[in-house]
Amino acid sequence: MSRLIVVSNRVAPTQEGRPAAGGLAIGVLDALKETGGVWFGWSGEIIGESQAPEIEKQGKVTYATVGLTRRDYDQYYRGFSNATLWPTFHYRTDLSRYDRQEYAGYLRVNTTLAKQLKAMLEPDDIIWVHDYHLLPFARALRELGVSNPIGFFLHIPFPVPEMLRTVPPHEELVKAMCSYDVLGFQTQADRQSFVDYIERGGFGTASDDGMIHAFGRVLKVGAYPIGIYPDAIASAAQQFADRKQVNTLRDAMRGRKLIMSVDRLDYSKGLVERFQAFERLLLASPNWHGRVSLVQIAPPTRSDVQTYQRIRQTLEGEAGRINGRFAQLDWTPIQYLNRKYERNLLMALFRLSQVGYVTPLRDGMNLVAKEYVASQDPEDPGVLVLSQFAGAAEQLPGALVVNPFDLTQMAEALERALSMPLPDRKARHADMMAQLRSGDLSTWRDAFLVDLRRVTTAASVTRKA
Ligand code: ADQ
Repeated sequence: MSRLIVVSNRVAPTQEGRPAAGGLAIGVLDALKETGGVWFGWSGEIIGESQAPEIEKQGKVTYATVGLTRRDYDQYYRGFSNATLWPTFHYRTDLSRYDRQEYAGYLRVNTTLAKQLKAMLEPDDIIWVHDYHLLPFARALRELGVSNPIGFFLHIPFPVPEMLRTVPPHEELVKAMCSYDVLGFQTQADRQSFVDYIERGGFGTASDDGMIHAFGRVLKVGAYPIGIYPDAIASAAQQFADRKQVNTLRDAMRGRKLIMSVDRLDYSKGLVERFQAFERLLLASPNWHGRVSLVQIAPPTRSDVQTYQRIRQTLEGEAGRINGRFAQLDWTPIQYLNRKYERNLLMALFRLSQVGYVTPLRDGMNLVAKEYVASQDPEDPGVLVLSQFAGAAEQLPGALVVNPFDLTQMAEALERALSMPLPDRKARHADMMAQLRSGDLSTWRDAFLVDLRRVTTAASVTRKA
């Protein structure tokens, strides 16, 4: 079987050959180990001037990482990727800015990375590129004469055409995306937004077999919802149930219900609205005073992007205000923790809680929602309150699905979740576990790679014909 080359903005740091965390890292690493291959991307380091990739071999997997110069980092990563594409693709045009030089830097870094990767490629390799930092990566490779099959998976939402058009070089970006052979999105809705952009703009047509003919190319465009390994998570949650931190929280919660939220600190995750809806619950139902706490774990990310500094300040203000308003000597309504926790420990905390409160304003998928469900005790499961704007809502109908812009509806859902009878909780949990098992992480990866390998087969058939 041909070698797999994975390209992502960050190469997951490894500890003795095991990825530190996250769905992408686990899913991709399994595939790399099977076929052998290369994982190529940014090392996370800022360096003085461009250097050749650093190579580290672990068994069949080669990690090839490069540093970015300060200018590359500012323009490609902090600028166009995270101050233009990320906000717009999450429907926050109010937070998005466009700077021509940053865009030029974004294209330049894509080209530099493509050149560095090209030197490592073999003729039979198949290439799988990840996420919004690398939309034009295939075009850069094609310009260098690379004709291997190249697939792309977008982890974040793909916006509707009107929204996308607010990014000035939208047409160039979509055209560049058509240099891939397979384009993967998280949901059918995201896939449809891409098709709509192509068709309504008169750039091409979609056919019933999932192919798109556009800009003189034919490519497969599909929805491949990313999953987790639910049974592995269930047993991790169980095994970690006796850890010190879990016992501390269990003791602190005695006689109280626990609502758990875990996110990266990001404005797309709807944390302000979440705090305010919890406040509404406390206002509407004084019987919950002293009897329920919200634990929000949110480690800061991208703290050198200004919008992230602002959301952090707003949240600290909101948590303080709500606690000041309702707290009692022996009860803090919101425990707001700005730090990372070990993954398995988080799963045990999920298992301890009665409600998983996952309400992003937009999210490609949201793995926390899936992890929350998988962590539960099937005999006494907690209830998931989930935003309709998370990709995961397409697959978790057993959740209480809410509109995160409707604070009253969210407060009502919390009330309902906190009071839900056991048979209803069990039925919803069993239903969602079945969904998680049938669409797990290997389903996601294999479905994408089958389509990408089909391109190889089709190409070789064409060559022979
Ligand atoms: P993210 O925006 O990072 O991912 P998410 O899918 O929720 O969002 O993944 C976060 C991961 O980090 C989860 O596995 C979670 O357990 C872990 N995590 C979160 N907070 C943590 C903490 N405090 N300590 C330790 N671990 C923590 C992007 C997209 C998503 C998409 C994923 C995967 O934005 O929509 O689901 O990629 O495709």
